[in-house]
Amino acid sequence: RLQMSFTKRADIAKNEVAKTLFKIMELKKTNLCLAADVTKTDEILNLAESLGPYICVLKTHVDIIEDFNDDFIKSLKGLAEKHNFMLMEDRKFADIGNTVSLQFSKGVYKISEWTDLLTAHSLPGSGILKGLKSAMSNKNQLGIFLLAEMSSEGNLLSKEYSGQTMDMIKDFSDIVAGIVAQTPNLIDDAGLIQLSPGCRLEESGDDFGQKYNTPEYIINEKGGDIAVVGRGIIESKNPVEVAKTYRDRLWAAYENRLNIN
Ligand code: UP6
Repeated sequence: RLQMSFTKRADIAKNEVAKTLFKIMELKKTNLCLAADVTKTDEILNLAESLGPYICVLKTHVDIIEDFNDDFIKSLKGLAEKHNFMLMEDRKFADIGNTVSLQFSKGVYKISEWTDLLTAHSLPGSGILKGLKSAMSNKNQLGIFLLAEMSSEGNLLSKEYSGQTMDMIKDFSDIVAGIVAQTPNLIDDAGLIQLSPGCRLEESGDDFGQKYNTPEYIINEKGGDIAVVGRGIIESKNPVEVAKTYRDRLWAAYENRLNIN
């Protein structure tokens, strides 16, 4: 996987959304995912409009938005189409299949109706994937990222847990796009995508145990295919310029990875 181009991996991917995502990355030359962790719809839309050209995925936490409404989703979808990026709702589902099927498709957010990509924990067992699959609005149009590892200090996701998460994916290759992870050797199917959060231009952390590594470290040492950047961009003075820097450094690291060995 690590020395294979995203174009080649698009051919191997069994999940349709992963296939498309690989192609978007190669076309736009970006493996940057923006964590749009702001609480007003117009702030998210402004980020989507100004940073859209430099990202492959815009990641949301819809439950932090204070003025959520259906028009917002329509606008966000429009910007995703205009700038050719995908939407990922980072809901990190973690309940039994029946409950997640309801959380995914009902309530205020009706996530199944608009998101391309979704995160979920493997903790409850494979029923969570069955539940999500049963609630999909369009059967082939969902790419789930299972949490195999986390970026935060002291997290309880052991090596054994990560390995068992990889086993769980095997029977769900139609709906699983990849994993959220921090080490390079979990994925053995090059069609799967590794999303790695915890990225800043300088190695650092926050007050709540988040750990940050540089773009180069994320791609070359941790095996991330896509790096997630939130505060490193959105709290900067010039998000557009800073996003370009992340895009350039992450993409250069990917090209460098292809040439190693
Ligand atoms: N995220 C992590 N670590 C994980 C999984 N997910 O940080 O292991 C998510 C957070 C946040 C983003 O929920 O949305 O990635 C990181 O944001 P930051 O760059 O501002 O720390």
